[in-house]
Amino acid sequence: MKCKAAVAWGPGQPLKIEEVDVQDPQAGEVLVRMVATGVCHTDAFTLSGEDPEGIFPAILGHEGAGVVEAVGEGVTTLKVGDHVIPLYTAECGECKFCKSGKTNLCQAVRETQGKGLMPDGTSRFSINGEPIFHYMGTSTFSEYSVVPEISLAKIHVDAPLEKVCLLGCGITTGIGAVLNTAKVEKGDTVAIFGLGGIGLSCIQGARMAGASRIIAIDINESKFEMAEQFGATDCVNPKNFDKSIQEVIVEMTDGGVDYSFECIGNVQVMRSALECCHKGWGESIIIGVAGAGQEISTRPFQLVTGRVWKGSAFGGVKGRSQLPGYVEDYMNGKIEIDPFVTHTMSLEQINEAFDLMHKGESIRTVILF
Ligand code: NAD
Ligand code: AHE
Ligand code: ZN
Ligand code: ZN
Repeated sequence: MKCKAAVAWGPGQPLKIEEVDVQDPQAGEVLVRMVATGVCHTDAFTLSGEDPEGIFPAILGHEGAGVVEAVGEGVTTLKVGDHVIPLYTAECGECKFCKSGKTNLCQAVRETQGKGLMPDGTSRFSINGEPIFHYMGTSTFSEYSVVPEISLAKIHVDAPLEKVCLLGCGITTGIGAVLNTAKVEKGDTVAIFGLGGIGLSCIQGARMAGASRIIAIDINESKFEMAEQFGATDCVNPKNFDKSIQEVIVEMTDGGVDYSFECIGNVQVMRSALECCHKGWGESIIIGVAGAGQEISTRPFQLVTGRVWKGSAFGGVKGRSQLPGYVEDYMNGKIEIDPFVTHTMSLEQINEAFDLMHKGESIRTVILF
């Protein structure tokens, strides 16, 4: 079949709307009609050329929701008409990672996914016979996408896809990092660096956990109003101080926070986030994605004296078994999504969504197909 998709032809270039050929789903694969997709900073990161796994030409996008249009041979857990969220972290239930009980990082399709290919090593997208690469196993910036069965979460049929698409990455990542990775508890203090879709979701998670102090940090003060709405108790702009932000937070909290979250992808801020944690037990969770060649550093003494550095991917959430519950939590009013959708637009306008993100004017733009 043919459909419209936004194609990334090369690093730093605007996306181009093209008519692409989409091949039928093969064994173990599913054709999804995309209804909506968010635009996450990671899409911009890969488009910038900073992603060591970035590969072009590709169809980006990994925060989508849609409807099953067709299933390939052997697909048993999904049928035509099911509502689904594509997962960039699959859940096969059978690999060493899935069975470990220690991680959500299923590796069943990770290797081919990182090469922009389906598990059989080929692409389902092409233009004039030339292959176009998949992205993160999802390629949601396309009217239709082919996705492995194990990379699709079946969700409640009544969930509004133009909202719950954001559970495909940003909101789940932030809430999950707080509740699953850090395991913040009632009364804990937290600091959240970067108040985009991820950081605001961390704030939401911290409030759900009953954190007593939620310190929100950003250099763009226009983000503070929403941070407070989600439950931030303090908003801090590092530029307003002539000492380091870690010193500021340590002073504010009598020795540092119990947990911090880096939601930017800036390795200097990652250091600040670690060093603002309390001696003896403070834990810092890296969520932000940093470019090729970037490295983190701190004095090892920071770790010797009890601070802990961790990372979190997709909030530690196992997509097939746990994401449907997040969707239901939204439907029951336990998770907020609506305020995150600051803009909606058509696929043709997708480059405007990237511009808004770069200018710091949006939290999430949702593309409606
Ligand atoms: P965003 O662009 O919407 O938000 C980033 C925020 O950081 C902005 O508000 C910006 O003003 C702020 N910021 C930038 N530099 C800063 C600085 N020096 N100090 C303080 N604040 C600063 O991005 P997003 O979509 O929320 O994504 C955030 C990061 O998380 C990105 O790196 C993205 O790639 C990553 N991410 C990781 C995962 C994961 O599973 N680990 C999932 C989603 C996104
Ligand atoms: N490809 C990059 C790393 C990108 C990355 O860290 N991705 C996150 C999700 S970001 C979603 O917005 C992730 O889940 N990583 C785990 C994984 O398996 O990719 C690089 O540096 O090579
Ligand atoms: Zn994302
Ligand atoms: Zn697995």
